[in-house]
Amino acid sequence: MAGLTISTIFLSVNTGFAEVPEFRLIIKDHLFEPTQLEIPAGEKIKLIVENQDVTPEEFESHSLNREKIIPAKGKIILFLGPLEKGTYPFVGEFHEESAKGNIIAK
Ligand SMILES: [Cu+2]
Repeated sequence: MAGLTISTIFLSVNTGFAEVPEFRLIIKDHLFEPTQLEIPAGEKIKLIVENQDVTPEEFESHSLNREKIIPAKGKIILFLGPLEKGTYPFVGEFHEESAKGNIIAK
């Protein structure tokens, strides 16, 4: 009974996620690529942040209310939005002087 319930939940979660547009940020040499990431306003999106460096990084954005560590050579998935039109700055908190960018919802 418990197994049936769990697989039903996974199924509905997968179906929902499949319709969300995906965007990707790469961290390399303590820089984000791209530094300006445009996404559609008013839509939920999936953001994959991939860290190609050999040191961990923390994706942090006060305006997006997100803070998440990305292991060295690892990646995280964040679901954002729906966002109003605007510019949402983010930084890599462990290398804040170099690792910064904006998500631009338009
Ligand atoms: Cu932090």
